[in-house]
Amino acid sequence: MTSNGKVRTADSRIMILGMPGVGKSALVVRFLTNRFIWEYDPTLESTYKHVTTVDDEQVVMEILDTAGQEETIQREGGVRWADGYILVYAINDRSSFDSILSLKHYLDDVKKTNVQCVLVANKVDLLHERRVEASEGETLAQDMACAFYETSASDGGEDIPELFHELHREIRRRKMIESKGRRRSSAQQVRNVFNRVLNKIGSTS
Ligand SMILES: Nc1nc2c(ncn2[C@@H]2O[C@H](COP(=O)(O)OP(=O)(O)O)[C@@H](O)[C@H]2O)c(=O)[nH]1
Ligand SMILES: [Mg+2]
Repeated sequence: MTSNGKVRTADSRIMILGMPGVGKSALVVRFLTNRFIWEYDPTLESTYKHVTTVDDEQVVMEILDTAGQEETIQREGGVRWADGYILVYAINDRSSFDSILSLKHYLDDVKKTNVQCVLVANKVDLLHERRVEASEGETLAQDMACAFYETSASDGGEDIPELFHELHREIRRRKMIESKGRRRSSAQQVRNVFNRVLNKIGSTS
């Protein structure tokens, strides 16, 4: 529901992906409630509808918090459903970082485009356990053409709203470009039909 009581369809659909235990649910819960929950059911996969303000505009986001890693049909359905992706690893878990690039390739394959994403290095409060340098995260994000954030869902997470907002902006930008392209191509189709009709009239007269 929005402030005028109408149910709106989502302006952006965001899917959170990453290896089990990296803190996907913790990030989503922090974004939605500004709280940190230490233990969150690791098998729970949920979609949340969230009304928020981005750049003075009221927007509706739908967020799919995934669980599990297998590339199942169900997962593929989620990938198709989403407009943008938050890819999460934990700075104290090297394997979670190593899995990100193949995940991105999988998303590109399913969506048949270079998908929009934000790369998140979570658990920066565990600095003493760091296994992935910030510079490595930055380089990977550059290679994938997405924004990069190091954050901690447990320690305040001040920049967590910003990373969701940034992905929303990117999604909106691409949607605008795509709809302009569609409008242009349908105007072109009308012109083509018109020209064909004119040619026909010309050739029969
Ligand atoms: N220290 C620390 N622990 C975290 C952070 N985020 C999540 N966790 C913990 O990591 C574990 C897995 O978190 P969860 O959100 O369930 O991960 P998910 O499987 O990716 O959804 C839980 O025990 C959380 O309390 C963080 O920023 N810092
Ligand atoms: Mg979870």
